[in-house]
Amino acid sequence: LDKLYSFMLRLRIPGGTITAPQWLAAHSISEQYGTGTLKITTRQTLQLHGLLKHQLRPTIQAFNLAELDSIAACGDVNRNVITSAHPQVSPLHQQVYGYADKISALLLPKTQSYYEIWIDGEKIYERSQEADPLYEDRYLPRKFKIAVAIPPSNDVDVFANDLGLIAIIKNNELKGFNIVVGGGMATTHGNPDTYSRLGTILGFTDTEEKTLKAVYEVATIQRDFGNRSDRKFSRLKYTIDKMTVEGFRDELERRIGFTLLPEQPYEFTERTDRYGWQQNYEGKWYYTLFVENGVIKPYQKQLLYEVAKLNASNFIFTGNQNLILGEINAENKPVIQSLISKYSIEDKDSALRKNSMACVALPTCPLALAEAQRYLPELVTKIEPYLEKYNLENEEIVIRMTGCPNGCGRPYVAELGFVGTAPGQYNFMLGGDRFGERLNKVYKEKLNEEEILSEVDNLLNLYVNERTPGETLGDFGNRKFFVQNN
Ligand code: SRM
Ligand code: SF4
Repeated sequence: LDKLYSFMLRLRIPGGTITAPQWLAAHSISEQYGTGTLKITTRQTLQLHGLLKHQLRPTIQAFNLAELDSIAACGDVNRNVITSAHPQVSPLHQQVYGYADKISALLLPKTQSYYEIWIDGEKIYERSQEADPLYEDRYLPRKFKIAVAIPPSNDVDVFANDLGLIAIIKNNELKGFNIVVGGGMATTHGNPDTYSRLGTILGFTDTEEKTLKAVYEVATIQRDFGNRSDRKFSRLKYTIDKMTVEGFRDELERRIGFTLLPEQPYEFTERTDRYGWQQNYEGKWYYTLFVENGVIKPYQKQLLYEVAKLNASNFIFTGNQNLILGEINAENKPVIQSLISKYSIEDKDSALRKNSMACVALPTCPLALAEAQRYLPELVTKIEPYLEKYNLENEEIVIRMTGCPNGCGRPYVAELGFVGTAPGQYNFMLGGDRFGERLNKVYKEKLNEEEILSEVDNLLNLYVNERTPGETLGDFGNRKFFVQNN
């Protein structure tokens, strides 16, 4: 007897947008194969868990029929390209969103073996044998991540990515992008040489051609200079720090053949999703559904199935693990609202919960040291009474948890971060800002639940008594505990 292997499958969905028929396909595939749960990830895509070995091929083939694939969703390649999810943020959203698609296509591995192995078995040598000038014969030293942010929203955590593009929009015109390099989250417990790093803004590109060239060549530099002998130090953040930012910029400008323009001003003033109904500049409607930690609950799945059957919206996954029903014409809004009411979807969750995010962790993640997505909802429920005690229940505090220091839920850019160290035990991270522009730091190590709640109580008490007007919890924590000579 063979072992009962089970697998996770992750889709590649640049910009996180699929059609209603594609949602219906994902729904029925998840009913047929795996655990039945659809999970929205922190990189705007979907995962299926618990696929048995013999189910893998039919699952991938079924997705292929729906024009969805999982190419480069894992591996030492460019991963799912993410983009600010809220189309109502800017009339230029569609144009900027187009970059996610273009970049994903530009950096996609050229090999056709995915189709040979999973789809039709046709030998690759019978297909066109295209050379792969980017990945050549060796891929990248490590995974590579790209995000495109549309200010004022930093819902993609642009500084947490190997490469970020910040759209610069003036007078309703896309002027170009600030190019940000070297972000990354993962650390390793007990290894002080590993670190989280926020991306550094290198400069600005003002045409599509130049932007795509810069994106491509950042990847080639990482291919050529990245550490291939120790995977712990092979992400772009380490490559850049080794080369120095100036050295990296020089190498990039040499490869792209032009000088980057000076960074352009921008401002992030939000990171959370805009829940409920919103309307865009052309009158289309969007409904953002809160999906706690991206795990679509059975009643939400049923709602989404019924909405998809109407074929009156698209489905957009956000970098905060939520879901937007988008592009809804005014005449279709009432029927979708009636379904939302039928499933008793109400906007009753606390601000803290709606700003919470957790990685998968146990039971499926082999790297998990502690619970995350199964436990954070419970911890939030236990923190809520403290928020009420200090009249802070409407504060949009960003709280995130991961089951290990790899940082899949980006806890290092949260105001309150909890990073698993052992079963039931977390490092308490404090001092990140609200919009993802400052890393937090270890505040207390290895706390159990009782200790976490006691620390939260103390912290909130200090916060309400000592905060300056308008100061967020993260800013307060940073000022109080980490800024010297306070
Ligand atoms: Fe992640 C590995 C889940 C976003 C950093 N991540 C894993 C694996 C595949 C575990 C493994 O290697 O065996 C996890 C699968 C768990 C499971 O059972 O499903 C896993 N990562 C996830 C997801 C599903 C978390 C979630 O709950 O949403 C996210 C999927 C994103 C996607 O759709 O592509 C996810 N992972 C992230 C992020 C956040 C991001 O990309 O914005 C990070 C931190 C950012 C970064 O990369 O610096 C992240 N995952 C890691 C790392 C550490 C990488 C490193 O630099 O060392 C690992 C471990 C590894 O690669 O060896 C990892
Ligand atoms: Fe697994 Fe760690 Fe990523 Fe959580 S942060 S999904 S525990 S690898």
